[in-house]
Amino acid sequence: MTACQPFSFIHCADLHLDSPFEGLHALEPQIAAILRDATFKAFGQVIDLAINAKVDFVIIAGDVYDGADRSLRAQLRFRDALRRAVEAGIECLVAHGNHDPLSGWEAALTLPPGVHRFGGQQVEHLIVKRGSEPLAEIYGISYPVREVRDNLASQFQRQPGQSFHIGVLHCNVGGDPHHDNYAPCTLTDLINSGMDYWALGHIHNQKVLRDREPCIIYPGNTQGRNVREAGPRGCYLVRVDENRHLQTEFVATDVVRWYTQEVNIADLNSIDDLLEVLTEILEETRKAADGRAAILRLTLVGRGELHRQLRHLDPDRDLGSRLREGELNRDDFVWVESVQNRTRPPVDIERKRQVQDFIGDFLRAAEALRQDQHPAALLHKLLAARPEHTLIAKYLNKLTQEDWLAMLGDAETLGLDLLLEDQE
Ligand SMILES: [Mn+2]
Repeated sequence: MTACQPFSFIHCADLHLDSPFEGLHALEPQIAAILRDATFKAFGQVIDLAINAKVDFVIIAGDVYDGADRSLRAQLRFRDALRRAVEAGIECLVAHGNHDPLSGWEAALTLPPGVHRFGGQQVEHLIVKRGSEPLAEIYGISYPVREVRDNLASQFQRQPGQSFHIGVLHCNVGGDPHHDNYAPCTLTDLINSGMDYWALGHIHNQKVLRDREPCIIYPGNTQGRNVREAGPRGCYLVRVDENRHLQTEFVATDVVRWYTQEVNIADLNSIDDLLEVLTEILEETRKAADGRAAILRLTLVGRGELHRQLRHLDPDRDLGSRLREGELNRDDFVWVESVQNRTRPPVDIERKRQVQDFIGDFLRAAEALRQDQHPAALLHKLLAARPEHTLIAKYLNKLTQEDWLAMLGDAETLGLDLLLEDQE
């Protein structure tokens, strides 16, 4: 194998610029504004990294924008960031995905020279050079429309040539059930293409599917957008040496980081104790976020006496507001998104479930629902018979199986609490 020029590049994906950040429970206008800007700032950090690390090119593997009808603001700011890169001599290669297919609305903005956008008809092939020296051969394709059900990976074929070959694709490898099955393909399809590196996009959690020959990476999104996207988010900095060996490094680019934390109340005796523990968690979160802002969801769990006290208050309103005090005055704020209460009364539910009385019947009915093959469908059916159904129907379809089971647990606990109250 002949030696090649060492080079480096950045691989990012799923920028979701101008994402609306759904589901922020206690929305403070100031927090909303910071979040609204976070996807742009995160991409700004990608470009800063590209410039500081003096990389040769930046790959963006789809879902630049959050919606097909991208905002003009998003388009302009994306172009501004790309311009900063090309002015520093860094080429940018962009593929579009299911959130921002080529069919979506777009203003007639001219992209700066040095930015290449892959078309949607066939896999395009181009060579990135340093001066007249070829560094890498890059193959890519964009989604012409939102729902691409074809296996696009199988259309990638290495061209003859000694340099380093990179495939850029927004796709679902191996049918990940948590993401839409667009451009489905298998790991074997990717390996058989003859690429040296696969710059993938679509899966929002960072994932190295294979570390060499070829290296296959989902970098995850550059900024978490909700509590399901907790933890560090960023991009990959890839260095290729003269023997085509590569070194990959994940670099966080998120400006606001999401956290979730469960707090067991079993050993806590008072609201004071609880507040102390929650405050400690808040400070630990601040430390972990390492200077950036954080959004924290706290979930109270476990069985204990404190459950009865918590029933008399609204944990989110009463505890959450206390924890949020003063946070808006600092840059490294930890904003408590919500305090969710999933605590249970200090009784042996399993034992009560065995007793042949009304409470036992109630608990057995709840358990039968839980153990049903399709608990969500069954609960849905029960609710459909209620007059309130017309009001809530549109929300029910958005619930996941976990949401249904959590609600069933809440209902079981509330029912048990009320029944036990009668006994006491
Ligand atoms: Mn995406």
